[in-house]
Amino acid sequence: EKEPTRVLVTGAAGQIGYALVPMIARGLMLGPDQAVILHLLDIEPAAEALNGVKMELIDAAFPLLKDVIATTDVMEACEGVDIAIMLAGFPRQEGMERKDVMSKNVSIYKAQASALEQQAAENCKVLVVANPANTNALILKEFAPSIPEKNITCLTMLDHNRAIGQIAEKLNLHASDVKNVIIWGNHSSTLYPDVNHATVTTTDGVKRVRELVADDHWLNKELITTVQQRGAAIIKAWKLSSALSAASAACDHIRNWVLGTNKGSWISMGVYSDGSYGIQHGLIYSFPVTCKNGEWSIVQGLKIDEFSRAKMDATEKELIEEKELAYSCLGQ
Ligand code: NAX
Repeated sequence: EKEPTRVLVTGAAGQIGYALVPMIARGLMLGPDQAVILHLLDIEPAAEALNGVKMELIDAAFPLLKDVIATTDVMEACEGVDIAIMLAGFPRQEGMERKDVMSKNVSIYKAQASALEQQAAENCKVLVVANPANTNALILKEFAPSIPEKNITCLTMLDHNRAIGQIAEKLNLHASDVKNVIIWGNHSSTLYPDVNHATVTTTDGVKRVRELVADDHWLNKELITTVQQRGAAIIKAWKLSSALSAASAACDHIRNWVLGTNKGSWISMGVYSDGSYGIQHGLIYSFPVTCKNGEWSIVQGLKIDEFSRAKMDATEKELIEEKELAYSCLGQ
């Protein structure tokens, strides 16, 4: 029997945590034959709620779940973890400046980076979900220099799935028939959902999305805005921010990373830029990637038109500004 995989979930008493931990315990993240041990971290004010989550996990009697460690001690939480899903963050509250929010998150990610660096298993894979996701991941990377930069990523798979969902709805097809959309850049309202390479499987074979959706206005404007603003639309409708779709996307991200992407298809992941597509080296930027043997690689050689170039540059610019802001918070 395979050794259980230790999966850390920070901010586990929160909304996404509540949706995510049962998915992990049911094998949706690492496969139906991989046992798991959950390490759940939250802060002191949420300790009782965190214990409630642990009680429910016990009550669900999941066959794959071998143990649950629920703690408010970050060092204990990080001990021996193979995978770390970072949901913990400081949300923007009314009246707060961008800089204040950044400063809170920078200090959280600095502390958690050093705990991971000291305690995590070798080759631990990290997924940052908490916003600002790309920049939190960048801070984590800076303060955990012994974790290979290839192992530190952030979530844009929710945006990727949102784009697929919109296209499937538009064409009256199923989401599984749509593939190879791309999310470029920052997980924010500047992200760029690119459909130029996306395809759809129909009864007449594989077609390009651009061929099937003749409505350029929808593709070049409405779809992009809908995906960029979807988080806000969910809050308006559900009164809370997306949780089940975010949890599901986190599972998709890790499953593809660990078990590999399907032949001929890619996913979107916020990863360390090596300068591909002219994106500044060292930013955590969302690219199309394929995964094999537990490693991602950026899909190379895609043709980028002028429209895409401008949008990719705009979201890059925002990430450069966020990076500067984060560094100015560190300097204080
Ligand atoms: P919640 O506020 O429900 O949960 C966050 C949890 O983190 C809370 O239980 C809180 O006590 C805990 N926490 C705060 N500081 C901590 C610390 N230093 N150590 C440990 N735990 C700490 O938020 P939720 O709705 O679950 O969202 C989590 C994060 O995901 C937010 O930052 C949110 O903005 C971000 N999102 C990112 C998405 C993405 O696609 N990248 C989409 C969904 C989501 O909006």
